[in-house]
Amino acid sequence: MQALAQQIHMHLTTRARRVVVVPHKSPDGDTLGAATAFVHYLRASGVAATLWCKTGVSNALAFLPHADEVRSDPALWVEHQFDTVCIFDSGDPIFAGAQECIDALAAKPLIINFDHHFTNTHFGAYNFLQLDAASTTQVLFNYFNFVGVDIDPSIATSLLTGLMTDTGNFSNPATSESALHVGGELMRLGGNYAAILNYTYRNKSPDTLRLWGVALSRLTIKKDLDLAYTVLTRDDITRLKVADGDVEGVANFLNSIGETKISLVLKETQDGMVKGSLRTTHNDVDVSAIAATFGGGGHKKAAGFAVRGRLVEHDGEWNIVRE
Ligand SMILES: [Mn+2]
Repeated sequence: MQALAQQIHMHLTTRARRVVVVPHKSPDGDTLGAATAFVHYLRASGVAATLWCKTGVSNALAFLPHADEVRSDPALWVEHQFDTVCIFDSGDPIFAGAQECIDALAAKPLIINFDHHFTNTHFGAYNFLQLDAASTTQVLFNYFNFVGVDIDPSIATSLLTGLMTDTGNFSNPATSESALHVGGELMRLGGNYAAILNYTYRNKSPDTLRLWGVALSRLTIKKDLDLAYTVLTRDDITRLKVADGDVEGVANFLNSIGETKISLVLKETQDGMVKGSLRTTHNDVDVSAIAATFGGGGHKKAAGFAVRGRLVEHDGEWNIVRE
């Protein structure tokens, strides 16, 4: 890994001319934490870079250093003709939301891929992957150590954000000994744990909690499937005026049920899909395999899928009606 890290650092600091740093669309704390830390590192190394994301940054993550620099205009790609594309926390460039922009470039760029998803397709010229890492920011922490980068408080806060959000503040099964160790290191280096917790976790609006109330009121236990599930319709989400991202917390919260091993939240999205978020805390369950049967993917303990359709209630049971 050290040799690979040095090759990437060498490329970025000597050969790259026009660099774009890409967190995946609908960015979460991990992908945006990684991307903002990387931009900070590039600047410190004298490398100019554009921070681009297909979709905007949520209020919960606006506190991150460099988050205000995120641009979303696809025309930037044509304008700048990037020769180096750095992608974070994405199994493939389509998930990242960057495939069309890459295809629109006149010359094929060099892609650098930092990730921890075991579904990663190794799509980069350089693939810096650590599948046992709790977060992509933990992968990046190792990268920075390999290339001897000074982790200042700004980078530490970005990296710690990804570690905290991907581990549910060090509570979900991704919380390994090394995740806790790196978390401690990042606090020592100036990572602002309290600010991260306040912005990313203690930030629920009353309407978000009301939405949780709706979700909890529909909680259904399927003993035969060892499953607890609930649904949120488009109507719930628009009536309570919450952002799609605010719904994610429900899946993690449901995961605290002791009676069943698997939790599932089904949600209707704006574009006519039903999105499923699967969670488990049990080692003998692989929810990514369940997600895969619906064309999705993710991790063993947290996975998701999306199918075209809508949610319909019949005799107190909710079903996905495919369209
Ligand atoms: Mn991640």
